[in-house]
Amino acid sequence: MAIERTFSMIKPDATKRNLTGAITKVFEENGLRVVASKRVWMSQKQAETFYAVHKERPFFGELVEFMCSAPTVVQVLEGENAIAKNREVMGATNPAEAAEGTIRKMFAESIGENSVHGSDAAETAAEEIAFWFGGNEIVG
Ligand code: DAT
Ligand code: MG
Repeated sequence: MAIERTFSMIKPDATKRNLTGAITKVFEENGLRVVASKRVWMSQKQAETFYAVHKERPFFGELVEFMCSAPTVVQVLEGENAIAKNREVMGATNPAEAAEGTIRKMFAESIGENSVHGSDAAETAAEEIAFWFGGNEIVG
């Protein structure tokens, strides 16, 4: 297995409920190391650009509005198989379908307000990390 980096966001529903530490602890307990982290209150433009892949979906407006509604914590996580590992630790998009012990099962409020984002592949991980971080902000 290779050491990888992936991009993660702790979403507004979670920052509002003061869950940044609790969620980060789950990453760390699962072998994911936080090598970059900052709190951002994203603009509508940033949210629309970041989620552009979903722009034709019926929930796009709701998604953008939610992501701009409160601060988010953007992070780079590093570890063995970090991209797949993070997706596993996050759980299914819909918390009603998420496995026991996953972040979304424990913390998410709904399919839209689901506490975390994680990159889904190596290519998107690289793009998403570069969207939010300059190289000198990542300290492994
Ligand atoms: P994931 O975040 O698990 O990668 P995704 O990429 O399919 O899921 O969707 C991105 C986000 O969009 C998701 O975290 C929450 C929102 N979303 C997805 N499907 C939705 C739906 N049916 N209704 C409302 N929001 C939805
Ligand atoms: Mg996705």
